Amino acid sequence: MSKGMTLTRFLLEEQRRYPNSRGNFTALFSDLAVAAKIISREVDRAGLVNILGATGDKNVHGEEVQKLDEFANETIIRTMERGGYLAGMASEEEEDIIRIDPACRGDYLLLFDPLDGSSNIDVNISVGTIFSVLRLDGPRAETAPGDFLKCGARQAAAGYVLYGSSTMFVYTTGFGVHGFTLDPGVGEFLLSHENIRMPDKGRIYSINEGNSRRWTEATSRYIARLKANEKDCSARYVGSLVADFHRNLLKGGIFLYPADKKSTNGKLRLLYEANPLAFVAEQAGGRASNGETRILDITPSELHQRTPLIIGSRLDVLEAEAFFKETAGETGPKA
Ligand code: AHM
Ligand code: MG
Repeated sequence: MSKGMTLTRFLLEEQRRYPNSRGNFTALFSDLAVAAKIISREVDRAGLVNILGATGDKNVHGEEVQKLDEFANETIIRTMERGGYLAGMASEEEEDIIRIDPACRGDYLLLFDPLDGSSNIDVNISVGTIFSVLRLDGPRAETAPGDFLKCGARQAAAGYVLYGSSTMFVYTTGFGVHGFTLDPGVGEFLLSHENIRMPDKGRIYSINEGNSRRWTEATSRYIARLKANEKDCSARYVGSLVADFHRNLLKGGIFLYPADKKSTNGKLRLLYEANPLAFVAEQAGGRASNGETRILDITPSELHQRTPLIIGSRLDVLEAEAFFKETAGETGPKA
């Protein structure tokens, strides 16, 4: 399709593939794009209005809630809850699921991390929103937390918004990955990256090296091996998953947030972070794993479940998986 086409037009063209479509999916995405624009505006002027810093509250994970986290969370809920296409929402910032007024009920479930990379908010470094869309299994009057516990392979759509030097909306519905850049002058997301393909191999690795004293033997050996490799790897770590992932999506590379001696399941959340990015990665030809299992094959047991994450270029992730499996045989614990 033609470069510069608006996201809404692109969605309407895609909708034509489904003659019986009632347009709910298109409406859901259009509203999500509106929420993204509102968050983007607030991120852009964060230093000028009283929205930097912490609220003083802790979230469900015991982490400090930033004012922008709260703003992004409320913006998404407010923009989406009355659209008529959702049966429920789950947010990384909320302990319980978000229920929908019966008068506005639809049959999709939205899961999201409203503002990922919160530690970067105050210092003007890229942050992002990550989202995942599931379809309810069948009609029901009430939505329960168990409805959200589906393996990632069953996502109907997923993507992210990157609030970087420009704001980008990147998504997949299982037919490739498409990227749209916000033109602030017209206030629209315009098609800039159609059918993104992730290079099969890259030279970049992204991991928080500050955690190295806690790494398992397998992780330490794997990173040492990358550094010793004559292909001259470069380390790049923003500390905002969306930004680190997006760079590797376009340039190739591998991102790791492994299990370590302190947190045996790593840090990142399966439903709000790993699953949506794994769906995008696979649709672009990449791969995502927890070191033992493909991320999209994990059946979640809890809404806020964490998982080790290895994601990026297909051959790099395959090589890492093989290395971790082989080393686990010698040293014990997983990635
Ligand atoms: P958040 O959802 O609370 O922002 O945490 C997730 C972020 C990711 O964006 C990033 O990859 C990771 O945490 C960075 O963690 P660390 O600072 O431990 O390296
Ligand atoms: Mg996050």
